[in-house]
Amino acid sequence: MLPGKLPNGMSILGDADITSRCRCVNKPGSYMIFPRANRVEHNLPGFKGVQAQVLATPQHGAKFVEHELWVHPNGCTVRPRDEDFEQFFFVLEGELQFSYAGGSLQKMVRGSFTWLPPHCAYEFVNNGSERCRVVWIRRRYEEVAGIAIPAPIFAHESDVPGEPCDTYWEKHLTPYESMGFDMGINFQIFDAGVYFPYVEAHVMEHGLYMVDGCGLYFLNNDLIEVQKDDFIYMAPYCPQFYYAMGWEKSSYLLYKDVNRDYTQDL
Ligand code: UGY
Ligand code: MN
Repeated sequence: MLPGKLPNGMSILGDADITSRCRCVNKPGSYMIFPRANRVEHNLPGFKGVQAQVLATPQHGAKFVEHELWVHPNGCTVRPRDEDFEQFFFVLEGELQFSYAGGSLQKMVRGSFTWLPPHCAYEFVNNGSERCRVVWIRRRYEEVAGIAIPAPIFAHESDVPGEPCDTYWEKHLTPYESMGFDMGINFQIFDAGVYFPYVEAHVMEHGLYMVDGCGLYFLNNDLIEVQKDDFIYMAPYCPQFYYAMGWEKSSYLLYKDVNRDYTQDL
């Protein structure tokens, strides 16, 4: 049975009917491939008309929390949210009216993003007629004496110049050349056929959201096909290598912890 309507009026959403088509892989301590077809939504307190897919959590070792939010038409935060965490939002589709303390109400569209320091209260609403999908990443900010906590950022991915990084293009959506940032967010763009110059292995963990295209990911000696809308969690030290495939550019949004020395848990 292919995705679509069933005779009883119910529907098959993805590749649910033949388990051998399942691409979800969970290797705790190493990596998880979390395709869209396998994700489950639930509701969170503090929102109305918003569903959440939980992507990365401390439940499998992550030191950050990442969600995909589905903000339905008229969906919103029920009141300004003031949290202990630094936060990053990136719009995948649809539109959102977003405001934060010290900033005016602004429209976010596909590719818009915002980074907020801890305790920068914010609220949003979807005034459009289509669902808005948003990647939402939070972590506890690690303050360092003498280094100022950065001010909020509100911009569009296309405002940020891409820098060549070995074989591909990298945009730093958080300018983590500045030591004030411990949340590195890269937007990485690959021409079809491009691949990394070496297998990376590093202490930084990753939350990777495939924004466009497809490729092969080498993760801890496994070679796995990945495509638009897949999420990948990579644990510290997981060997990683990407081959961009297909006919078009591929791109992904990548979280990494940066600029701190891992002494916080000693
Ligand atoms: O910056 C990075 O760690 C990046 N090159 N890793 C990755 O894309 N898997
Ligand atoms: Mn990496």
